[in-house]
Amino acid sequence: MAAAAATFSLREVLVAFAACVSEQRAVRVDPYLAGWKGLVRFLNCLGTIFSFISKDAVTKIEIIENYRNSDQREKYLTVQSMVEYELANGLVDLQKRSKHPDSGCRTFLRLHRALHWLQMFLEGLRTGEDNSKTSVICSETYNASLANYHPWIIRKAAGVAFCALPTRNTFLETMNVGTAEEAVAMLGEALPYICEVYKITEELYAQHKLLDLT
Ligand code: 1Q0
Repeated sequence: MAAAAATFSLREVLVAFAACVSEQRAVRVDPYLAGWKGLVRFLNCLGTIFSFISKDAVTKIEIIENYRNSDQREKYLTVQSMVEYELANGLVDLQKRSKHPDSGCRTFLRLHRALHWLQMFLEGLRTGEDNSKTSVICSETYNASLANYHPWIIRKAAGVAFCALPTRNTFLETMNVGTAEEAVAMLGEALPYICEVYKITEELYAQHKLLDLT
């Protein structure tokens, strides 16, 4: 694994999520996507067994990036402006997926749900025992969150991939931010930012009854 690439991506993730929330408590889309891109790079370092996961994340990131590169880019500056614009213009399939299968709201919700898993996974890693298994932390947090939205076949494939994860200490060292203790400290620094972004988005989606978009 390329150490420099991993170091870069993990710092980038922390910096990106730290830059997400504006003074008005809006969630900025560009740093949010940059955070996910860093995570995907890290995931790719863990082996090809995870590529079906990273490919789906990349597809979602690109859908939203395309909106950010379109004529309507300003409407997609923050999650708040995206929700307002898409709802006001009937661009969201509220009942079932039909005319707007890849709306920004629907696509962002997939990443938002994954962010919930990430939050729990990183907290599990941070507070876990030295010799605990990353695969166990990963599957427990996945089953408690994202798995609820995935069909059996995806859950099965995810479960198989998780078995390829190294032990907690090796995983922390893979982050290349120094010792395991230093990696834990970095997680402690990153988590409040991720939690804040998650919380604001969750409240916004709940307020507009968008949490069940299919
Ligand atoms: C470290 C191990 C990583 C394990 C990742 C756990 C998540 C498993 C997710 C399985 C997704 C399977 C692919 C397809 C899913 C789609 O069906 C689903 C729904 O979309 P749709 O269009 O069919 O309705 N898509 C999703 O739910 C989006 C899933 C995105 C997952 C992105 C995961 C990126 C992971 C990054 C690595 C994190 C490393 C943590 C350590 C970093 C420390 C700062």
